[in-house]
Amino acid sequence: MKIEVAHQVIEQTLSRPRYEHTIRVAETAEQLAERFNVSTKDALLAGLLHDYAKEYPVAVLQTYITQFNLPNDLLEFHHELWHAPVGAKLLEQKYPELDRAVILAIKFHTTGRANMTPLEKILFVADYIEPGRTFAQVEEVRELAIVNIDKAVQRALRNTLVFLASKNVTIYPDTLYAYNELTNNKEDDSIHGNKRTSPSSN
Ligand code: DGI
Ligand code: FE
Ligand code: FE
Repeated sequence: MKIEVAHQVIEQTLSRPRYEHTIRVAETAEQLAERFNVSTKDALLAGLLHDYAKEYPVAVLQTYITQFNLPNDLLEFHHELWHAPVGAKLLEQKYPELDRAVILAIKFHTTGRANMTPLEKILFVADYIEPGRTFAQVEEVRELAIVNIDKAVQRALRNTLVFLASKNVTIYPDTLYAYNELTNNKEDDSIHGNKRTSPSSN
């Protein structure tokens, strides 16, 4: 798909504020793609199209999850998660010429997953750090994204997990798997240290 076509698709599908968010995500994803040697065209397409189904009514998204045979457990988690896999499936059907890599980046842009591809990581981080995001924790992720995309993904995931837990809401397993994979604390004794003094290990 040509960039201009993707542009038209979202201009006709999304509200003005959501359209403007996707433009900012596309531009951020393009910069990250240049930095980390990923196709800038794929990054632009993924950025433009990632929130394609964001404004669908919850009931419609729910119907699509069942109809497309998407994982049923999605329905047990927050409906904010649904627009990503549903959008990916709708785009795949409507525009078969879209690269699989772009579809997968869109599919996992909200939850993340273990073993994310470089394009998936770029879209995940771009959505988190686009210039319109102003919450306090975004700056540290922007700084990490200058040098290390894995560390940027890990910090964004960590922030999201802490945020969700603070609201006492459930966390989708793929988000936990992504966090665990990118969090290397096997060498870190700081949280395991007291095991040595526990009675059971004596
Ligand atoms: O679509 P956007 O608003 O641009 O960004 P997004 O697709 O990342 O938004 C999804 C929201 O869903 C995000 O602010 C946090 C919320 N959420 C609810 N449950 C989960 C979750 N996010 C993750 N990663 N994992 C969850 O289990
Ligand atoms: Fe989204
Ligand atoms: Fe988004």
